[in-house]
Amino acid sequence: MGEIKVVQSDITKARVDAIVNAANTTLMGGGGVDGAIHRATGPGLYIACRRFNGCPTGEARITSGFNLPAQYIIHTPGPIWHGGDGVERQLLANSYRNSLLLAEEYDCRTVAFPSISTGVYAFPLNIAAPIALTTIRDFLNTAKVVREVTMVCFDTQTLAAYRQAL
Ligand code: AR6
Repeated sequence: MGEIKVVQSDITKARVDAIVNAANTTLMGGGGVDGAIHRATGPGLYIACRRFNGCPTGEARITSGFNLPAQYIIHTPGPIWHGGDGVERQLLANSYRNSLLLAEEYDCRTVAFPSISTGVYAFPLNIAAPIALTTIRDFLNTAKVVREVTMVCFDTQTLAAYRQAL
């Protein structure tokens, strides 16, 4: 069945098989958690990401974890919030599902996510948290390899939103 955990921490420190990066469609780094992950790995990650030539919103790509405790880094550009009248919700669910599909393909038992799109991309936390947790739960119900998914919340407000949604 699998387990979902919600913790407050820094995802670059997570001891899991794969961490997920809330990237942008260039996959060439940025601010927020993306910047933190690129700073923690050094230039090897930038070089590895270059070969993808970007990634569409809601899709995912995988690299090595370099010197991080995680074996892999899964990169997914979440949607930018434009008011919620478009496909933002669907694209956010796609980011979680496609990241988990890659984790499964690469034999990852444990996966850690940041709160995708709720920083720079301005997706409202109270809408994003239930989408994230429902998508993860649905995936765990049929997953063969992935057993434990941790939502790594950076700040207390994010932690509170995911705890409530759980
Ligand atoms: N560990 C876990 N979560 C973190 C960390 C960390 N070390 N650092 C920040 N967060 P954001 P987005 C949280 O803005 O909204 C980048 O420039 C942060 O507090 O990182 O998907 C990319 O290149 C927030 O709760 O991602 C894109 O251009 C959450 O991670 C753009 O930002 C997501 O915030 C993507 O925006």
